Amino acid sequence: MKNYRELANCIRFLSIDAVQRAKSGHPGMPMGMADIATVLFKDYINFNPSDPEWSFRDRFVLSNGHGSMLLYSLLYLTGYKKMTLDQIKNFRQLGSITAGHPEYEPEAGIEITTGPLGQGIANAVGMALAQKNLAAKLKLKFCPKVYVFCGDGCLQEGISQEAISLAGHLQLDNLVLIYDNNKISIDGSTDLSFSDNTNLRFKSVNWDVSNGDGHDFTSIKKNLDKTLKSKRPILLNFKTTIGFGSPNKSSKASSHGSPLGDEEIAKTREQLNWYYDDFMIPKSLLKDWGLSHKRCMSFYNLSKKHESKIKLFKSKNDLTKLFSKIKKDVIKITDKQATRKSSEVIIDYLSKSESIIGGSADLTGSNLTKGKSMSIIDKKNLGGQYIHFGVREHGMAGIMNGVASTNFFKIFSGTFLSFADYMKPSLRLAALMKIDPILVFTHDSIGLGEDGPTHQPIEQINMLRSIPNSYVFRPADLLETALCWEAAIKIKNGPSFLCLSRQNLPQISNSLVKIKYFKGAYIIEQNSKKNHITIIATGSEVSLAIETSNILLENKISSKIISMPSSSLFEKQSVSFQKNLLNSSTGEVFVIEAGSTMYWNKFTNKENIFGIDDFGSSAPANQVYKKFGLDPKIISKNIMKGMKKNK
Ligand SMILES: Cc1ncc(C[n+]2csc(CCOP(=O)(O)OP(=O)(O)O)c2C)c(N)n1
Ligand SMILES: [Mg+2]
Repeated sequence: MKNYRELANCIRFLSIDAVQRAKSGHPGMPMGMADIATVLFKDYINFNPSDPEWSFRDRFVLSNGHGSMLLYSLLYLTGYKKMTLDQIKNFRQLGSITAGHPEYEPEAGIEITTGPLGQGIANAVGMALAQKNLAAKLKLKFCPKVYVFCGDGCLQEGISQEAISLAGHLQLDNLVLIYDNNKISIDGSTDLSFSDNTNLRFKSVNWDVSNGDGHDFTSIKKNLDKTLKSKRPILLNFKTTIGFGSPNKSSKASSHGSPLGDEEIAKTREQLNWYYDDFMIPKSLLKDWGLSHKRCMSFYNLSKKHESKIKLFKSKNDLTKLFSKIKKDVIKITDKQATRKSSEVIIDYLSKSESIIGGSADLTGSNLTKGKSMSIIDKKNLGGQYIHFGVREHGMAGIMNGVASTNFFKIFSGTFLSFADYMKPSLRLAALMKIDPILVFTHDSIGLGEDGPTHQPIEQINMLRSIPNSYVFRPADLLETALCWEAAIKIKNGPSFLCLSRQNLPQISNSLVKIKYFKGAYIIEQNSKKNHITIIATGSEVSLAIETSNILLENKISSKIISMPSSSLFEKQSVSFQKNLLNSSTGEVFVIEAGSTMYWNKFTNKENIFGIDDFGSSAPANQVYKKFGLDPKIISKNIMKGMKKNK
């Protein structure tokens, strides 16, 4: 047996020392998982620190992200250039890449942002799926693996069930979940709240399961060997000791989330025979760690030859090139159409490119997310293009983040806008990581009608708008939908949310076909050069705003109507552009959007906003619109009343 324990102690003491120096952090998990991590990196995982973003690397995901020092120690020891000893010493400090929880930085070996428990498991399912999909599309004879560490907390989170259930269904045999079964979480023993039979749980969703002792190197190796032959996703359930090596804090929640303290650290050094200074790794051990990737080099060199295939695949399937034809074609369609249907028209064009993957959480026929030529991804066809995610919205969003993190494909999904709430934690992480999934959210307002207030989104659009670094779209018709899709496809640095109507809408934006730069908002109609007022509207309310303006004109009030299919893009324009677009002779700005009003307060006074700050109603759509005063007659009356008052 190699000197695994000594190598593992390097991880333990770097973690202990960094947490102590930062005066905060989680030493218990790295101490407990160091032995398994050592064997995994010494003997199994395929990686190359001098080419961290090599497409065919195995990926390592630390779903229990609070144990971030385990990852940083591994990356430093194995020789990732960006992960220096100074970074380790600056753990949790401003400007370091060694944040409290791992933050996506593939160049440094940090494959994904984790910390919100459970997410990493879903991300890993997405990565494993993306690797399988790519391998099939490039007709490769090999497929990289994804190794995930998770703790009790990750398995208690609901998202883990959604993700493992789909992974089992798809039989992703390149996915290895390594469970830190230490029976401790923050409140104490997991007996307080957790009596699952975890093995049975995984078996019931078609996983292989194997048990081991996380501190016995023979057992660790035996288990990791099984991952090489497994024909399904596999759970390695390792009994471990949190805070391993600490005489007074091991097996206790007290080692979870605070520094061990000088006295206990001294005792731990003694117990583990570690007589080196803080942050000091003996040369021989550092050298040993630094050679770990050598065993991967023949596979690296072999697989590297296929890297050009990815480049070729991407350029052959460039989605952005499709839009000039799309725009020319769709301008000819003049019939009324729901924007979800318009989106389907665009998806049909896009799906001819193999570099887009889509899906829906069991609402394919409602979201209209499946392009005609898309083949279904299942265990016999992992190279397909369309994923039936099942009713698993949160899992879907987490899985999409995993796919998007690989940069192999553009991924989009579908569900109802009201269920965006089910996905919020993953949407936030996509924005934080600046990765680019596209979320199609149909049934975007009370306009969905009879399904009633449970399904009628009110505050969701503004919830999405409030996520920093994300892009919200709400087009008014087919051409705007094409422009929004085009923008979403081009965006590489954040998630895009396409909010689309269930109900039919007229085609009103014909003039847009010639525009070169889509700035998120534009004048869709104006009665005269000198307009008295400006009306901003989005999506289904743009045609309502036009009807309103016609009534106002009969009453000698001329207006300029701004369609704002993307408030996010509009807000990125210069202040002068924004001001010019919105100005009017009276300076009055009105807004119509069938959703909560809070976002619009920055554009105008509360009484000038026609929206909904209450839950909707179950009734035919036109009646619900009337009930909330979203009717051209009512709005025009209110505008005129307000203007008189302000005179
Ligand atoms: C979604 C979410 N909820 C709560 C937390 C706070 N939290 C961090 S670690 C932890 C306990 C996790 O226990 P376990 O996974 O067993 O970790 P261990 O103590 O064994 O390292 C909790 C509740 C979190 N990070 N994410
Ligand atoms: Mg635990």
